[in-house]
Amino acid sequence: MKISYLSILFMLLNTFTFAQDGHDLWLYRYNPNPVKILSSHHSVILATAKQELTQGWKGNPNATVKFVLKKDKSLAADGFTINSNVITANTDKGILYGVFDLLRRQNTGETISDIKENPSYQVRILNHWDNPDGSVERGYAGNSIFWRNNDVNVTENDLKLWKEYARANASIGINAAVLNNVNASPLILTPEYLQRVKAIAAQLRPYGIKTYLSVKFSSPALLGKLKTSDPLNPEVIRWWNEKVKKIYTVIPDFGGFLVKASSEGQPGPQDFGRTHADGANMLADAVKPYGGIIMWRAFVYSPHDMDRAKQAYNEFMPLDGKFRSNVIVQVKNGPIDFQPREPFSPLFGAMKKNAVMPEFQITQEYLGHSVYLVYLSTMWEECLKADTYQAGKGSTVAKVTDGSVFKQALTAIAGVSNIGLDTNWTGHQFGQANWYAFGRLAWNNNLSSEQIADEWLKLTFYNSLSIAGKEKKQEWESKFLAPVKQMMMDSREAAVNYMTPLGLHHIMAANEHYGPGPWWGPKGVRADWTPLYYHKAGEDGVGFDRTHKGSDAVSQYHEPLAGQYNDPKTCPEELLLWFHHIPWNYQMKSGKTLWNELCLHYDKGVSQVRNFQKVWDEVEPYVDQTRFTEVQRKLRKQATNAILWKDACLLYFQKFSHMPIPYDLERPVNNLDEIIANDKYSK
Ligand code: BDP
Repeated sequence: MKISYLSILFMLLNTFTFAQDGHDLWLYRYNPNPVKILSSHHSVILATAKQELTQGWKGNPNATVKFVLKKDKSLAADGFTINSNVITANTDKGILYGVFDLLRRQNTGETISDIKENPSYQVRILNHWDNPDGSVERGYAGNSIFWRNNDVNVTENDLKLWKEYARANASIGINAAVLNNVNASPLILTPEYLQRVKAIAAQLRPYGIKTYLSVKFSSPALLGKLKTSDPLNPEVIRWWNEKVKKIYTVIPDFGGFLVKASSEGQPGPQDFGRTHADGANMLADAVKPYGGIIMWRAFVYSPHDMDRAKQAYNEFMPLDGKFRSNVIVQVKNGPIDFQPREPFSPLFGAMKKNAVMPEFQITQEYLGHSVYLVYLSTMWEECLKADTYQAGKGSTVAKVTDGSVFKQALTAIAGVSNIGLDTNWTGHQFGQANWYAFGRLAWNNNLSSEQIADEWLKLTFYNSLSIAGKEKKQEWESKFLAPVKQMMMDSREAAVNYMTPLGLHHIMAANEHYGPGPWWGPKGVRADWTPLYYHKAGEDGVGFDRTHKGSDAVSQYHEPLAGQYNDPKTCPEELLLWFHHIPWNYQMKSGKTLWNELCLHYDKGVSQVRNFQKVWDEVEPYVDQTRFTEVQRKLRKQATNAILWKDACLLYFQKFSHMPIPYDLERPVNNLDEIIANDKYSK
């Protein structure tokens, strides 16, 4: 390997001076210049803004920055303008976002002139699936930062961490957080827990972040010892009203509730013969006097004959227009469940009278936990930019949810957090990029994933090198930034290739959803929880027939999509097996058979990850040792798992296709019977 003197210098500086463990995220601030700040107003949030600017100012030394609060109709509540060191906004939060925006631009070396920013969504919220005992559902970065062993005492360390968390969120525009799991424990509404919520809210507030809670629908019975939790029962209504009143005395700016009801065994209005609207509206009325909102999840399905992909739409469409104005229906990006690739949920744009918000999963439940390097921004961008056609051409998921197509009064977007107690917060150094990207897309749903990756890499890796000088920066940009950015941009497609190419979905191993498990489907287990239900492989082919002749899920999409999806010739090949059951020898656009294409995709996925390893090894001179080694070790595991995925899926599907793996491809290195024997759920 050829190493330049500059690289050696980088290495020395890294080793001796700037060891990083990732805890600073994208917020490492070094060597700020002195700055003078003028502000006509004072508030807690403005004090935060001043402190941030002082800690991070990279503009001319001793420059004066002015905060101006004034009515500007062209600015949303959190919007701002920046013009020759003057930050103008309607609210102090707007000033805070202006400060963080300015600092980001300074630290990434962008030119700053005439900036005007309004967020795409009013509520930009993280959902934490954190339990009172400290565990995190689908969390791969250690235990909860909010809860510990059902212990409600608050320590100094808690306060410090919550503050750091708040600061990181504010820096990317996130303004809200749900502190507990959607599979909610009723405990969260007890006075003891509310005291801890109060302490958390106190750390979040100076950074403009509102606190929300998930609630269990049967809390009146479980906690209040009522005979029922029927949303139309007057005692139940009274119980919630009183509970809400108490919450607001403890946390006066409380945001509202997130509710998972009548879903995956959770209690809900349907237990009492009521609808989702009945349940949501009862809670909405309770929080309304205080300005609270209800985020009601549409993630509902039950083990009956109807295709799971159709159920949320069928359940919620008849309720369009029946929800109160402070209810927003929270819809996962796809109709099944956070798969590596899904078409967008047909509810987007179809519900026109009630507000709808997208829910993305930042934690990598189906995308390799905190082992895989997968940059999720490209996946979310694909969803946001997908055209629903629901209000004519160009009515993308972004536009039908951000208020620009339907004049919904309330707009929001949620991300299921990947944060835990790990030193680097997200378990994988590159998991931070997904947290960052969610915030940036929530602020501006039109940003490109490439720009976001560029920003994140500069802030996270260049800044912490803290090496000034044009020449060195150029070297860093060509030797580190360009290849690593490309790796990020390719990473999601690589995972799709070696896990679920061509529209395959939900063929992961049971429960953990990490490795492959297309064979799994023991008797007595709900069919819609087994891979067999989703891939339907047989001698005649593979894939789920959702055409007019099959489950007819295609009809939930607006034309021209319904027609396009219905025909295998016009269905995008990346979704082919999502919508069609296709014979193994079917001729694909490439002229190759489906079987051969499948083999090629699995093989490509593996070589992509092998290539990521090369990319990463080569950038070693530009990364501090801790972060370099961590990522290197994870990539090795990812490569091992990618090979396992490829071998498992190809050898399993080959039992049906009876066709050879093309001879120019690498041969499997694992035996299927041994893979299955090692799969603990298949025993
Ligand atoms: C699924 C997860 C499960 C969650 C559920 C949800 O496997 O742990 O509780 O989604 O979103 O993806 O409610």
